[in-house]
Amino acid sequence: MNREKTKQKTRVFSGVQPSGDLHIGNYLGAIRRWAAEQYLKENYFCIVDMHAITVYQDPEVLRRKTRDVAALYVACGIDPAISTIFIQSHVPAHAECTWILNCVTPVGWLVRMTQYKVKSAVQESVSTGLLDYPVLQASDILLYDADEVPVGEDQKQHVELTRDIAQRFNRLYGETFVVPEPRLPASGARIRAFNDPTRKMSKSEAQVRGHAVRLVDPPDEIRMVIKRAVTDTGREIRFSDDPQKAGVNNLLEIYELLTAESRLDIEAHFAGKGYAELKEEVAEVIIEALRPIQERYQSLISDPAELDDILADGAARASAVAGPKVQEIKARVGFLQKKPCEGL
Ligand code: ATP
Ligand code: LTN
Repeated sequence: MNREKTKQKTRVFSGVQPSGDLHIGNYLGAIRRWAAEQYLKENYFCIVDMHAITVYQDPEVLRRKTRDVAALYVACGIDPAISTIFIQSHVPAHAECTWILNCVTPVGWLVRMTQYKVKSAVQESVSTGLLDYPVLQASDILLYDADEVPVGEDQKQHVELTRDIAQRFNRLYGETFVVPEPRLPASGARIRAFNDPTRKMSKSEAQVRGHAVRLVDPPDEIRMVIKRAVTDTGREIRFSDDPQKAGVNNLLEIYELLTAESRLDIEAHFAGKGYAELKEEVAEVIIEALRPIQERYQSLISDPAELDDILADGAARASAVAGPKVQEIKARVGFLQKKPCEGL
């Protein structure tokens, strides 16, 4: 683990699949925090296109969504001068490392993963890639010797599996990997679907009307989705763990995260008001928060050259870390080093 000697800043790795439209759950649970904390850390933020194809993606749509996610990272405040933004498939070390980690990962660890169980249950045929998804995720994290992985609640189990894989590899082949920590937000780790607050808001369902507010939705669409958000038959506007009040609690959490007001102040502010007023105010707070993001996104999407440069630079910076690391991993498992050949 040669990084220990030279390490200065805490290293952070995280990623989003370009498999649908990003929503405020992705923003509040993950991307916003990455942006807020980036200046104190060394950051790698990946667009995980190889993860996305574990379920079929239309190739043209995948290309478009990959650019969209990259543009939204920047629009949400991730500064490419500070943080490395790159596309997973641009750095071949991720695939190479996955093969090696596959060989130290028992299949039993993978079939137990909640995301695999949920996603495979609704598919006729399940790809090997879907089962192997968490090993690719472990490669993403371990190649960069990341100390921290900021994610929403749903990804905690995958980061814990990454820790298990790292520890097993280290035991078998000697200290090679940093064992990373999952970092969940105190609030906003699980933003719920507006049309069903018993479930988490999901990118793959963001197209279903009323499910989510997408980061690129226009104000009227946002007002409409929040107006129709499922709440309960009561009247009380307060933070609560009661499953009956999950819809109201979800709206309050979003309001809290976007205004940074205290829970006491928020409850006092809404005392005596009805759900319709709560919804109106939440919608306006979301619209205001998304306005600058949408402006920056539009300008990035309309000038492909700027984004291309950011991604080329990101791939080079990521490769400079992941390339030597994968060589170290190959040496650890006993692969013979290739003799440098002139002209190649
Ligand atoms: P999919 O439906 O394709 O699985 P997703 O909406 O779960 O997509 P991911 O790409 O899996 O999105 O996740 C990106 C990041 O956003 C992860 O850190 C994840 O934990 C976080 N995240 C996703 N959904 C939510 C949510 N509802 N609340 C908080 N964080 C979330
Ligand atoms: N599985 C993650 C996306 C992801 C990721 C990562 C997150 C792929 N590789 C590495 C953190 C670190 C998800 O959010 N669905």
